[in-house]
Amino acid sequence: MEHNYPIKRIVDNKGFLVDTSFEKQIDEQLVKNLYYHMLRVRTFDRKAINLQRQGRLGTYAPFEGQEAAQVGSALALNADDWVFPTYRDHGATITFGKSMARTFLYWNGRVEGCVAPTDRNIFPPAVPIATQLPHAAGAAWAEKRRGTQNVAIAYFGDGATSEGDFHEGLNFASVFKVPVVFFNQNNGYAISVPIEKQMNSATIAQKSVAYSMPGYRIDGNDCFAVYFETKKAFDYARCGYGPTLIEAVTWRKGAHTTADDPSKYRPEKQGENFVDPLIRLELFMKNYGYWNDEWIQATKEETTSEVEAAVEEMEKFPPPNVADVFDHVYAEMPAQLAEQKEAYLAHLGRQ
Ligand SMILES: Cc1ncc(C[n+]2csc(CCOP(=O)(O)OP(=O)(O)O)c2C)c(N)n1
Ligand SMILES: [Mg+2]
Repeated sequence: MEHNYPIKRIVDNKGFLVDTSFEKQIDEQLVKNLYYHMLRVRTFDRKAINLQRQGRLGTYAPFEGQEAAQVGSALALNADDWVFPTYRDHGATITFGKSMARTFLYWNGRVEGCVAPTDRNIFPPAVPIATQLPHAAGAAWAEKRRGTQNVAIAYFGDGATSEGDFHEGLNFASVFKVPVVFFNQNNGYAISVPIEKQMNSATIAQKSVAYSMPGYRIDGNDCFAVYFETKKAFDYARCGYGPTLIEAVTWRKGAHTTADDPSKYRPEKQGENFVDPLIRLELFMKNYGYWNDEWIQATKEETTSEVEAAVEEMEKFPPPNVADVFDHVYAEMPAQLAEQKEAYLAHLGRQ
């Protein structure tokens, strides 16, 4: 079955165009935009790990290695579209317009970290695996009923395809022919479980056949393949043709979360074939005359200071109100909970 879904690639590991039909569509603006956003979110991601190690952030799920998949797809969206991310998709949500400071707050357990800017439709990250797929199908159905051209994208991992919600989401979307793109990032692992131990299909893309929707398997570390294929799927959805399933084959370079140690379950040499998506874009830029030392240096400085400013903003945020934990559970607080709240506040008062 794998041969039915060959991996689509526009730029190879050495940064050379292998599909020249895209040559005219790749211009300086697109190249710079992709590089800028990939560097920006990588800087965010690395900073988040450092903050966690310093005790300034809670447990964090890094996405290094998956920047092309996340940035390429997010840049293909329109401002009024819908994004349904997981806990690992901050590269996509920040690119689409979510604030970095709010994203840091999320990882400090703050509900304020789930709030999207008023001009962007971004759901809070789904931690329960695959629950966001039916939500995305539902949002797309609403847009269809309203007669707009807006689409939804659901991000999810390889492990999520084993959940009932994956199938329910795809089935619903297919039956109602709604404008949604199911964007899978196949990073080969669901925490410590390798893909071959949790599914018996050769590819994730082929699962589209069961729901009569187009399925594409793309090189998720090739930002151009991601950008153009996702854009094509969005256009298809906007024209009223319905959903698409995209499998972006990628690699999580780091740990599942900062609480995980992948050396315990991943063979040392595995992942060697994946060329870092930023390095691949750098090679492309050098090969085709887009590289400009001054611009790169300025972009590095700009993204670093933006991330530093976001850390400052996150740390200046007023401390949480502990009473919130009790106050937002019931419309009318039961006596037992009121008692617990009082006892806890009294306990804090005594500290
Ligand atoms: C319903 C549910 N079951 C189990 C978990 C525990 N869990 C957290 S992340 C994860 C692995 C998910 O793997 P994948 O979908 O491939 O996404 P990745 O973490 O690789 O991005 C699991 C099983 C969960 N969060 N939700
Ligand atoms: Mg995975």
